Amino acid sequence: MKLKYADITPEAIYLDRRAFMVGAAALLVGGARAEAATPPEPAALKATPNPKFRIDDPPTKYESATTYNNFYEFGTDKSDPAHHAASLRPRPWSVVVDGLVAKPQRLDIDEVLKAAPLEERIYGLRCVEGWSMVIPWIGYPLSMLLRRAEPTSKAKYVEFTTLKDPEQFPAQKPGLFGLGGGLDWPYTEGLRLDEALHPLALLTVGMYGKVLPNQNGAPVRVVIPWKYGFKSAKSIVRIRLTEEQPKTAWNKAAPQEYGFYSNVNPDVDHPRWSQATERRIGEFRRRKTLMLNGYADQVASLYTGMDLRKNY
Ligand SMILES: Nc1nc2c(c(=O)[nH]1)N[C@H]1C(S)=C(S)[C@@H](COP(=O)(O)O)O[C@H]1N2
Ligand SMILES: [Mo]
Repeated sequence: MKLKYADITPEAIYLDRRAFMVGAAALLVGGARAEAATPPEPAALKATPNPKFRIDDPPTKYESATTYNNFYEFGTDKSDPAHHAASLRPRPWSVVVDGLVAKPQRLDIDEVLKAAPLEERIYGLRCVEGWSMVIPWIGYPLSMLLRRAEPTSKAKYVEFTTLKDPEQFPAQKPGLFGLGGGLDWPYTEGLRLDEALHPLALLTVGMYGKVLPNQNGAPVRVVIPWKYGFKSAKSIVRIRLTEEQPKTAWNKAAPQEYGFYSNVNPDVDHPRWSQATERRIGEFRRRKTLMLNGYADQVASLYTGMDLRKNY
């Protein structure tokens, strides 16, 4: 049985009670280990605020942004990533940029950090589940890294792959199917190349003036602020340029629910719930969701002539 996104309710878990019990036991073991090795407070990371990319709403509390997470490699509960993140080792780490490029790269994480000047950008992140946060991210345009590899004229898409290592990600352990929401590992995501080259697409290495906490996708992730949160893949080890549209983890798990584009769109409902409103973490009221999460002026032209109902 495949569990689907936002099906991860107590009812759904009871349906798969066996997987749940095995998984809970494993996570308890993992949790004990995690407590024994609480990760150090992330180190400070300097970045220049970029006033061109910020929203004026107050940032979500750091404590909420680091304890209410989606990172299914650690389990499907919002609190699982913070509880189990100590098992992820963000160093040493390297990122491969390959596929349809003239100059394939294998960059140590320190080279990734130094590849372009670090900026702070305050972005809204809208989860497909109907909540959102406002986060001061640190990074630089993804285009800077992609251009270093020199995509060839055949490259049309970009695929992101998260680390696969069951020793570091407890929900990837074989036999614990269901614990990771029924996703196939490694988690993959993708963008069209023009989306990936858009100045808003951020290669992200920090937040709130610090290095990325493990539960937020250390040591390097992307943040694509006009798309639902699941497009913003965490803990990336490979960025591959392709001619064909890459397969993505959520699209494989539930294709009729999670398309390739996944642009924030209050007018296109998820098959099982409305996308018209959202709740900011830390607030009680629901806000109206903005087209393309408020970035329509900047990115709507990427979708000229496309039917956004078909290309959900
Ligand atoms: N590898 C990986 N990346 C992931 C996810 C995941 O489960 N695995 N969850 C996604 C979802 S659904 C969201 S909403 C955001 C959450 O990012 P945050 O925890 O830093 O707020 O990460 C995205 N990136
Ligand atoms: Mo999400």
